[in-house]
Amino acid sequence: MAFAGILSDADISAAIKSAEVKESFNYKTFFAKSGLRSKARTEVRKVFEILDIDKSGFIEESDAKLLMKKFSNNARKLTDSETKNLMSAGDSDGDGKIGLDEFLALVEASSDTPNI
Ligand SMILES: [Ca+2]
Repeated sequence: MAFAGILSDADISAAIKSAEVKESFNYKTFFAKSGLRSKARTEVRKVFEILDIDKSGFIEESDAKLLMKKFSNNARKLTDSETKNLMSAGDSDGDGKIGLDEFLALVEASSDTPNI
């Protein structure tokens, strides 16, 4: 498991399950259920580095498409529209990719209870 020692298997399963059906991926639900939302920034950073498959320092569309698969091999790829939604939610400076700061902000926005 790519996230061993960071996220629990049970939380990862719950997150994947929340987005099992195509077009149902919601990054807020996914990051909250996976437990990522409640992790320290150093751990979120480790997750970012794993999601940055080509190690470019950014999550590009090609990385974002495989986001769930990095959490679990058996998970599906994001659809094109889910990928685009995730990119536009995360890419706050509009350069077409998600940097570490943008990812941290995205994860921190992923809760209905921001006072955790
Ligand atoms: Ca960006």
